[in-house]
Amino acid sequence: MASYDPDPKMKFSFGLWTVGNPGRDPFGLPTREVISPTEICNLLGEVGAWGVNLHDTDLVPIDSTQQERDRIVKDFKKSAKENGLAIPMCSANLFSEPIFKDGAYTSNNARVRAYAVQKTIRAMDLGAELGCKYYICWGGREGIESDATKDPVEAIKRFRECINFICHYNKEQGYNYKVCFEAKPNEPRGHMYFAVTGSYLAVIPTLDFPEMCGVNPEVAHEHMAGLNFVHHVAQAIEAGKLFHIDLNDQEFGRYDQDFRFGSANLKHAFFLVKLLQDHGYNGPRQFDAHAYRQADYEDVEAFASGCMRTYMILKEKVDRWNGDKEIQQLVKLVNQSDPLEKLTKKFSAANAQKLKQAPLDRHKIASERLPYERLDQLTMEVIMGVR
Ligand code: GLT
Ligand code: MN
Ligand code: MN
Repeated sequence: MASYDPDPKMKFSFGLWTVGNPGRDPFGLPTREVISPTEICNLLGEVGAWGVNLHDTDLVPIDSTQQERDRIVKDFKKSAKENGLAIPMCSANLFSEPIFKDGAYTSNNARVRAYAVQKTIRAMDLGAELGCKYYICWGGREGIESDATKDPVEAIKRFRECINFICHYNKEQGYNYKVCFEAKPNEPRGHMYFAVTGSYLAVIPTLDFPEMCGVNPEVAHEHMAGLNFVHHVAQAIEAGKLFHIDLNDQEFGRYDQDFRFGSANLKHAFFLVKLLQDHGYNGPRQFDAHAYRQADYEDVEAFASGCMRTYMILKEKVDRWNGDKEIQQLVKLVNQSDPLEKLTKKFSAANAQKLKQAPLDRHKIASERLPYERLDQLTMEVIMGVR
């Protein structure tokens, strides 16, 4: 029987805001006591996580004095160390404070944009002090309820300007952050800019430092929009831009649920793990999720262990799928090669001429077998644990 204990090589991490989530929702008060960053580190140490992540103000309350800040940072470093936790990722909270009610980098107000950049570079200083290597940009308030309120082209330009500033700062300070953009279609705004991972993949090449920037896709965010998350991640991998990933789960079309990884759509979770494992993804795997509102802290531990355990189990299923003779025969059968491929691999006028003359019988080709029912059933049986 394989061990499903969290493997440090998988770089499983949790944000302070995830296991520390006290169960508040838009309709109800918190159901759990707030716990300190030290207690969170202890909890994560207990369940065997690899890393702990933070927003600036998850750790240092916004109105702290310099002295308080320094003490908090020192204590946090100590707790992380005592629990064997890396601190890989940091971010600035640019969504909770009322000043961000109409956005941060894309706000209509230049003073808000300046404050957002100021808060970001201070968060980068904080993260650098903690040894963070990934800086996440989630534009929680970058969007609109009504397009009467903002010019969407202007919003993109404002966003680019702020990001360029931040990237220059990263370079000038020698922080070496990988800057990762996280898309979301809506919530908390009615409509958010850069709604899907592909939106960021399109904007990155237009930045001053494209090589510094990549994406941090989150399962729930594409699923909220009814999209195939695996395909978005695949596009990021193919572009060399999958720097970081947020794993969780979500029923399609519902509100932002941030469920335990694999708890809602097991088949998609399987193919996501398969994608990450098959393509040698080596960055952190952050579980950006939180426990049900009914959970107490013992159950929050069960939630955190469950996220990692499900990943480890699915990883084993992937090995099983990849090593299954019948499955592999089917994979081979449905992926047909042909010498004709030489013609379409690279364009030349001669190849185009040859292609025009090629005897391609559409009826014959259409009659070739694609036993996808069998392949999918075998896949399901691997996932269901009978194969
Ligand atoms: C917030 C959001 C997440 C982002 C975090 C980083 S904060 O919890 O729902 O998707 O990854 O800012
Ligand atoms: Mn989310
Ligand atoms: Mn996230």
